[in-house]
Amino acid sequence: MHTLNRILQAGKLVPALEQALHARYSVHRLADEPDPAAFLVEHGAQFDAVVTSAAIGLPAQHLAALPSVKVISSFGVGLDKVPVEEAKARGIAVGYTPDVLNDCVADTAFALLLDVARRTAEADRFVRAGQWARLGSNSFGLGRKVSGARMGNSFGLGRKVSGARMGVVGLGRIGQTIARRGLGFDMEVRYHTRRPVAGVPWAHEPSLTELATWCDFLVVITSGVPSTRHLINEEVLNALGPRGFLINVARGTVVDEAALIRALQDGRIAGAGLDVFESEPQVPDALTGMDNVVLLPHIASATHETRQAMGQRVMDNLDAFERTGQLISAAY
Ligand code: NAP
Ligand code: 8YV
Repeated sequence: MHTLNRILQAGKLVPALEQALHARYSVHRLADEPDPAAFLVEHGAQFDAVVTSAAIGLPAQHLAALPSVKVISSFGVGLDKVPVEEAKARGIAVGYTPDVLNDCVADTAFALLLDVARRTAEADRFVRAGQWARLGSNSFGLGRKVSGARMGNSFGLGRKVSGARMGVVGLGRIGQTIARRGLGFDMEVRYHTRRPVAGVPWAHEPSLTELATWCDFLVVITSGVPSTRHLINEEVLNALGPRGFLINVARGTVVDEAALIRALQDGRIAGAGLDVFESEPQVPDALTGMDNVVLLPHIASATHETRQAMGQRVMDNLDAFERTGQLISAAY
């Protein structure tokens, strides 16, 4: 038995999880403290567990001020803000919530892909602005279009998704779920990872640049670790080319955002669908001003069902740790 007497809640959590946590444990919200670092210096020793999220994480210096912590339970699969190595060195268990969000993140990748290719958000803005009505009855909304550019008030054409080529960068739990979605759209799918994945039906492409050259849609879903920083750089974007679209549901750090903006401005790629950004929640004005870009506020896992399942896994990880000393989903 590893009884958890006092839990530190690192920041704001989804209400259902916060309720369940407070109903079951004695919890202190660090975010209520005017000076969290000073609070931890004085009171850090009383906590034996931390609950956080992929978005909030836990600064390594906060963990250093928590000498009695035995377990960290994080809401989310990304561990880029959680000090896993420091925890490991101290024998602290780290729980997270993989798998339960695969479907929703993959669905969001496809929502972005379909939206940027078929221009649905852009078309919605067109209708709301009254531009369709102003076209008159003779136009039937058909575009006087040249390669995607809007002419006059007509809306124009998008790009066909079914049967297109999709390159998936990162073929882990979510990447494989995205690749399977491609089958439903009769897409040809290839992927890039550092090591080929055994037992999957998709071709491994050892060169990311080659994959970008080959595909119509490059979907990024690697982890946001230091080795993936700016993996999608100028060279990869140039390889993707003026008919290629970039989709990023991984982390903002994986894409060189300045290079992406330049490529979009120069028409060196066709468009982008982005759920994550380098300095989120700040999104560069250069992106918000572009019609061939779809922007989401990091909502890939944000459905009632998935957030409920993620919250449940946070609780189940704590429960399993108390009963057995093991986690259901351990980060190392
Ligand atoms: P996972 O199962 O650990 O898969 C990670 C994949 O990334 C693996 O295939 C890995 O393959 C690949 N990878 C790592 N470093 C690479 C590199 N340098 N070059 C190429 N590929 C590399 O993780 P997951 O559960 O699928 O989640 C992936 C990430 O998605 C999370 O870490 C998180 O950051 C992000 N995510 C975002 C949202 C959102 O709301 N937008 C939601 C959930 C997750 P190799 O190691 O063989 O290279
Ligand atoms: C999180 C995510 O839900 O799991 C991840 O890595 O990015 C999202 O699913 C979000 O960051 C809230 O913590």
